[in-house]
Amino acid sequence: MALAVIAVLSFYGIRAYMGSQSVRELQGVEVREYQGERLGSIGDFRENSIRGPQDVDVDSYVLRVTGMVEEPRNYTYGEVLDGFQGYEKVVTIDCVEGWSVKVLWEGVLVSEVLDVSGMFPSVNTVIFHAEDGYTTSLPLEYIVDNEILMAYKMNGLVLPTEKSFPFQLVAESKWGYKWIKWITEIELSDNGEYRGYWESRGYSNDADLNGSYWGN
Ligand SMILES: Nc1nc2c(c(=O)[nH]1)N[C@H]1C(S)=C(S)[C@@H](COP(=O)(O)O)O[C@H]1N2
Ligand SMILES: [Mo]
Repeated sequence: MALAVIAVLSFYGIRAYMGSQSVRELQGVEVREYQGERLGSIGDFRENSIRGPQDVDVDSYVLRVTGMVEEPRNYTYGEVLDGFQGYEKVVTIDCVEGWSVKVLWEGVLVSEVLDVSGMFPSVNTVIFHAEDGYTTSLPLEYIVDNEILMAYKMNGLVLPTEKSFPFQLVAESKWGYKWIKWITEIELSDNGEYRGYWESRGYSNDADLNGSYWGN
């Protein structure tokens, strides 16, 4: 109880005190256990991105919400973090290459970002674009029903620049190629047939972890 009060007080206290100053996070220590669960490490990932690590500049970064929306929006990195509620979830990422890592993710709900822009009723597909030209898509229903996060932290640390900064999709129960990194744009579409980078090269568009990742 006392702890909670202190946490709330210090949260508001610091916010009020800092005023318009932006808060700079200093590098901390990676969280390796959460509610009794052993987590994997940032170091457990293998780098297999289509164009290698990307270096996104936080000052010029813009997240765009485009396509079939009433109000297309542009957000700076700070606007995403300050403008939306943060959520935590422990989710394992599985790559088709045969490795997996369990991570504590912290991020914003994609559906809450979309709600601001107001989607056309015919939207059924969410297409994500990234800094390296990578793309992937997921059904709108999947994003909403599963409370899918766009993460800005893993194991308590800001996503490392070359790994996935500023945002990585936490596409739980889907193969790793749906977990797009370095997200720059979220496009709303009514094209249920859309296929992203790996999906248009033979990988399953459904990408369900329980199913095959090849074909359909
Ligand atoms: N922008 C971008 N995102 C990407 C990829 C990529 O090449 N570019 N590769 C995907 C694949 S195949 C996997 S398995 C995961 C790996 O995520 P990680 O680097 O966090 O382990 O990223 C996915 N997201
Ligand atoms: Mo992958």
